[in-house]
Amino acid sequence: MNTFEYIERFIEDGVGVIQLNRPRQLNALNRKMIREIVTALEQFDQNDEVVSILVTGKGRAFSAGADIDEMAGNDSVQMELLNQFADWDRISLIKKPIIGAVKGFVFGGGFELALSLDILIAANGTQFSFPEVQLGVMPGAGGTQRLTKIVGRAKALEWVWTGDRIPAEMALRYGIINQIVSEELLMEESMKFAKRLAKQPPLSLRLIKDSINKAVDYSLYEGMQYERKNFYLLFSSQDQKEGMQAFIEKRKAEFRGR
Ligand code: CO8
Repeated sequence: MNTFEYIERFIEDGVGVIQLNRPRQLNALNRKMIREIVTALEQFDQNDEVVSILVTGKGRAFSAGADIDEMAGNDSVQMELLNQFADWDRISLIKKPIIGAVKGFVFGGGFELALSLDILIAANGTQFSFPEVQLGVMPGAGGTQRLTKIVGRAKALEWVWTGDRIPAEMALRYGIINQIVSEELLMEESMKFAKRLAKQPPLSLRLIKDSINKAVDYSLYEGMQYERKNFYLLFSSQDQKEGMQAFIEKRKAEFRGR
């Protein structure tokens, strides 16, 4: 199943797993690697065997950011013509839940990748940072936008201006991540969570993600109208009939994602 150069992937109990696999460069993200990650996400999104997705990194870091060697010589016209962020933008179109299991360095583009996922579980000792300022640039794959929406303007300015490292405990306190576990248990605990989601009704999961994502951009009124349509939509699913019938018959529901 593995035809990629910079990632590995497999499916286990309804969970599609993507492992960044460039550990000697601390999973520095080159353009091909991002394309592979996005392609694998899209393939899992279309695969009925997969209900939730887990993204993690091999080696001692989730990712130390975009590949500096690859972009160092670029000028802005080359950047415009490459249009590399078109690949990044496709991550937000993935409908299934994506869990990030992160450890070590989650820096720059690696932090931006993590912020594009849905639920983050971090190993003890994980550090998050936007160090781009030290390179004479700034985040470019959504970092200033996504971080600010989570932690507010003051902390985002402080962290992105200084490049200071955010320890996992602080990331948890500010709502950047969901949970901290020991490094030895990172995969086990993250898989446990992903497998738990994989047992939930898939259509509910995707419309919950869709609705909650709208809360970030919509007014409360618009968001409530949007939520309502998704709520109504689920009443056309077999899983809604099965879920409610199972409750009435006092048995466990068998969800099929239809
Ligand atoms: N790019 C390329 N190679 C890298 C990167 C990177 N971002 N990070 C680490 N590496 C390589 C190192 O060069 C080294 O390679 P080699 O062994 O061949 O010398 C190897 O990985 C191991 O790294 P270190 O020896 O430096 O390991 P340390 O434990 O001493 O340090 C650090 C770890 C602190 C993480 C350090 O490697 C570091 O500072 N890395 C750079 C971090 C950084 O600046 N990241 C931001 C990059 S810019 C960015 O992400 C912009 C995003 C914009 C959107 C995306 C567009 C594509």
